[in-house]
Amino acid sequence: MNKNNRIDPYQHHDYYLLDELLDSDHLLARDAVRSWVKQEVTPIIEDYAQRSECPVHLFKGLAEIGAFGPSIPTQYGGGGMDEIAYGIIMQELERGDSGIRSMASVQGSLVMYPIYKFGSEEQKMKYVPKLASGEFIGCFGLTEPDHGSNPSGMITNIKDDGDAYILNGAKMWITNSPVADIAVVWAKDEAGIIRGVIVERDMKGFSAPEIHGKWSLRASVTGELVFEDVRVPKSNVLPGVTGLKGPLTCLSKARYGIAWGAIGAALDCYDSSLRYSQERQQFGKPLGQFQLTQKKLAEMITEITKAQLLAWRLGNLANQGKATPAQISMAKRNNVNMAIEIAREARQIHGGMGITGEYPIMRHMMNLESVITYEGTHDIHLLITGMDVTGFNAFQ
Ligand code: TGC
Ligand code: FAD
Repeated sequence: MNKNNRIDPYQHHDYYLLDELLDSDHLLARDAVRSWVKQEVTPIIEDYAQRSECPVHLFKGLAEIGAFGPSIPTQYGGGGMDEIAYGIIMQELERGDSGIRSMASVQGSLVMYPIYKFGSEEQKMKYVPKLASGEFIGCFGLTEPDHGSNPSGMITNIKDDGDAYILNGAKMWITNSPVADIAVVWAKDEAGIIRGVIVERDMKGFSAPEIHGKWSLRASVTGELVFEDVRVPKSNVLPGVTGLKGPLTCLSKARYGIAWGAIGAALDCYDSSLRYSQERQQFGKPLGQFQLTQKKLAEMITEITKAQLLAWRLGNLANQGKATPAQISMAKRNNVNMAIEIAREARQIHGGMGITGEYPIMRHMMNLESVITYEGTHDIHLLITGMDVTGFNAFQ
């Protein structure tokens, strides 16, 4: 473990007293994750990102603070908490780094959740508790080299072979794949129907090469999934869902978490900018005394506050089972875009120092370039809102 002495000066900002809307469980979870991020993430994350290395040792710690499947029932190892608690945990993790939040999003919402939601009782007991404890690392394979925004065109396929299916194809851009013990993979059966299968690391014909050279999410490991006649037992097929709504249901869960998570990255950029503008002097006075700096900071906290309210309301709708996929798309799109705009303004406030690893700004900004693309791009979410309000489907 490569730990240095970086001190995390972050102080939370709650302009509209939103903490008053949280209950004691939310606040406990929030404080526990915040202090874990300060102790375990901030001291090392910049160095891992600079080296383009994933701090895989943090999987265990993430499990211990309950970051994997916070709203999955405790009988399967989840946290048994509500959707607001899940959101707040994602916010605190992404305040540290989007890649750390990604580790938790994928493990909890894209691997544990589909097995919990669509798996047999045997599959749930076999995999979900081990994923919750960090004993297993999981990944989620939907995107293919030629099918990103349009996963329904996927060509990865399974063919019946007695007591097993033979899996062929390839997935691309898969978070955690090189270090994963299992992969939840979406593939078409012989009738062209999308099914979810659980692929285990040591299955013959399965490999997960790492993708190198990313300028974004450098502390998160990303790879491919390659299937060459992989024999997957039929007992590894998720029995509870067919069709694209399987993976899209999981994406709704993860996109919801990102809508909260992005606020964390924005808060970290704002916090650093506020402090810098109070300390850094030019023309004989602090940057914060210039009206142009005040405009930037005032707009940042305004946009953060609006995003917090959107996430909080969405969380309440989710708790009541009323959050629609289109509402989740709106929040994911708005909040990630808000965060990336704030990171860009924060970079300006920090001047030249803003491009260095002394401050978290550039790392957040580069990370957010992935966050605005994965789990549905900025424009795909706009088109989902467009379809929802007009009734016309622009994808067809
Ligand atoms: P469409 O015909 O609209 O829908 C097919 C079926 O799915 C249902 N559905 C949803 N269900 C739950 N949640 C959602 N968000 C849903 N969206 C649609 C829909 O009702 C329908 O059900 P049924 O019963 O009628 O069959 O499908 P389409 O092929 O027209 O696609 C629509 C589109 C473009 C919106 C969809 O393909 C899409 O969202 N594309 C974006 C792809 C994407 O988000 N990929 C993400 C890959 S995973 C990832 O990025 C992980 S990053 C992890 C990390 O590191 O954090
Ligand atoms: P494309 O679909 O080729 O899109 C390119 C551009 O065209 C985008 O701007 C898009 O908005 C635009 N576009 C596409 N269609 C339309 C349209 N109809 N109208 C207007 N504009 C359109 N996937 C997984 O399955 N699992 C993972 O764990 C995972 N992790 C990821 C981690 C990282 C770091 C990254 C970068 C990606 C990850 N992804 C993962 C893949 C991610 O979900 C896709 O990159 C994303 O869905 C976009 O697909 P694409 O990159 O193929 O872009």
